[in-house]
Amino acid sequence: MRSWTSPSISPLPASGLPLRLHDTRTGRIAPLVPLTPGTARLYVCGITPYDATHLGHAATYHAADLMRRALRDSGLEVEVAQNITDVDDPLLERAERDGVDWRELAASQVDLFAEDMEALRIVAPETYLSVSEAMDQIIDTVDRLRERGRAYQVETPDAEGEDWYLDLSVDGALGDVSGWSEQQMLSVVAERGGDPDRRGKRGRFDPLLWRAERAGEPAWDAGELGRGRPGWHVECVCIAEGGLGLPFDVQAGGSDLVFPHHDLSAAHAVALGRNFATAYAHSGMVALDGEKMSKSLGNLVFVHRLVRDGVDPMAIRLVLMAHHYRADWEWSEAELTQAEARLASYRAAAALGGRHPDTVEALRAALRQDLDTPSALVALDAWAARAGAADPAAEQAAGETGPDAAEARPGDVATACDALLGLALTD
Ligand code: 5CA
Ligand code: ZN
Repeated sequence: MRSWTSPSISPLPASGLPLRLHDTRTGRIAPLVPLTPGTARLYVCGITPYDATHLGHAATYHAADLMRRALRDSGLEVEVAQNITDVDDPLLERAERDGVDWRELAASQVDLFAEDMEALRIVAPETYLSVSEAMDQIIDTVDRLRERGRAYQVETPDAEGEDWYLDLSVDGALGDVSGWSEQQMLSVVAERGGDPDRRGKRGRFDPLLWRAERAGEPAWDAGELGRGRPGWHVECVCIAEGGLGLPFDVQAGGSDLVFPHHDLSAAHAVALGRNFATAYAHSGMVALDGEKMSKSLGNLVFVHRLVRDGVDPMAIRLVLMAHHYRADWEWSEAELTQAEARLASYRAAAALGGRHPDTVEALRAALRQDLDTPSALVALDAWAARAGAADPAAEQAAGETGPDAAEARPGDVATACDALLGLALTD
């Protein structure tokens, strides 16, 4: 899939200091040491394109973007792979409800998502594939699981063929990421795409690998598997394997993906004889009116509507940054107003020259400590307040250099904001 146009990133020489990142699996913050020296590989779970980018999506992709920027500042090359879940029950149901072709619905939402990502200055992934684009590889992955004796069929009265499931009992690999009890798993699995009570399954959490063709649903020929379409988790295993290779460094997404999606993606990889991600990074849930913002509830604030109504996308970024990426929080107009005031003060400070090496170091230190953007904003607020009072000593300390070359302007705060935080303060 054509992704979107990445923003240019201001040239900021790397600090070379490692990113310390929270890993859901271990529950600890630890320095990220890539499996391949010099290159960090990150998989970001992408959208299910049936309702354009809401603030929850924006928060999650913003967090992944900060991760990329922090890894770059630690001196690493960064490779990102991201999927698009364009073949899935909720999308097909929405297309049916609205009387549109599922492909058209997906394409229109993927386009809107791209516009929103561009507006928010999120760097585009190197690999960006939808399920329908990756179908051959997905079929191959499910087939490998079948050949390895990890897949079994379940009788399917409403289809000619049978559905295929992954037998989790063979490798005993459930719960490696979440560490949850069976009770916790059971409390959410059904609302997150699972079917614990389906008759004929060997284990309640065994995930659907391949769904036999049903009347009116899209289907693909898949040899021994029969005509049908894939289950959810296998797409991310397959697109990660093709785009990054297994194992890779970090899988990222919202905390609603910890279980079952990330637990089960990892279990698929184990069933393939491979390891999956080394660490797992999860962003908190954004709420509106006391409930998680979600397409199924419909309590959404869309990025494109805010932008259409004249909100500066950089103010949206500042609202996101005001919250630590792992925290759950609630969207409010008041925070947006505060972010707009912040943006104006930062821009005014940048226009005055804005060199201040200590602030740049504070930004870096905050970012590499588990992407601590609230602390970064404290440093920027102090900088902006001082800049208003003019601080010739800081300008002096930053050294006299040529006017244009960003690299020759050590301590330039606008350059650092752009490179580290994706925050454009100057034109
Ligand atoms: N296609 C799958 C992942 S493979 C999916 O979860 N799609 S999604 O469109 O539902 O969500 C896209 C991303 O946004 C996921 O990482 C999800 O965890 C995150 N997300 C969804 N809702 C919220 C929310 N309210 N707050 C924060 N992140 C959210
Ligand atoms: Zn995923």
